[in-house]
Order: sequence, then C-alpha cells, then structure tokens
Amino acid sequence: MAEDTIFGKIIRREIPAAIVYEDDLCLAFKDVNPQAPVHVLLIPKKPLPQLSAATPEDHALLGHLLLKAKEVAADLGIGDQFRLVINNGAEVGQTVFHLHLHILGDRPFSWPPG
Ligand code: DGP
Repeated sequence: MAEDTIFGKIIRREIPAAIVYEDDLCLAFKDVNPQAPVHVLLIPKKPLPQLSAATPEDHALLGHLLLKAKEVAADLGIGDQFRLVINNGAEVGQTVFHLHLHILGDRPFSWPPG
C-alpha cells in the first residue's frame, strides 16, 4: 500500500477540491496552483506513487487515464490544444507522490519545458 497523500484525502472527500470528472478508476480536479487558465489534475484512485512504480498490472489503468485525459480536455474546451505533464520524481518537480497527469491549456506553451 502506497503512503497516503493529499490526493488520497481528496479522493475520500476529506478535503475539498473542484472536481470536474470522476469514475470508478479516476478523478479529475482543478489544480490549486494553476499554471494556465485550464489546469486540471487527473489521478487514478489507486494510490500509485508515480509512473515509475507502475507494473504490467496497471496497463489498462494507464490506458484509461490517457483516454480520460483527452476527454476531460475536450469537456473543458481545450480538446485539440493541450499539454499533458507527468512529473516523475522530486528532482523533476514531483511534489505529491500519487500519480497525476497535469492537463494544461488555454494559453501558448514553449518548448523545451523548464
Ligand atoms: P507535481 O509538482 O507534479 O507533484 O504537482 C502537484 C500539483 O498538485 C501542484 O500543481 C499543486 C497541486 N496540489 C497540491 N496540493 C493540492 C491540493 O490540496 N488541492 C489541489 N486541488 N491541488 C493541489
């Protein structure tokens, strides 16, 4: 069992969040510190700490998350112009150790990322 995080508390409704999508496997909610006009976090309900901890058992879950990411982006009006980010590890910016996809859009983005 992975360690509990703030996202576990959001899943269990112990702290509030602006939820934009939910199903049996995942939850999407607005980032509390948005980096773009649209900035939503999509998380699995399974407490997987980071992508590098995923196993073949997570194959379907990871596919589900990617497909839901594009559906949530479409629902939020950024269906054909969005960026997905997964920070995997503290050295590259991961601060919450519960896998999450950042869905960002509605502004221009540069490359490479910082
Ligand atoms: P990362 O740096 O990739 O681990 O992103 C974590 C994100 O989580 C960061 O953009 C801020 C967001 N965040 C942290 N705590 C909360 C919270 O309590 N509520 C919400 N909605 N977002 C949070």
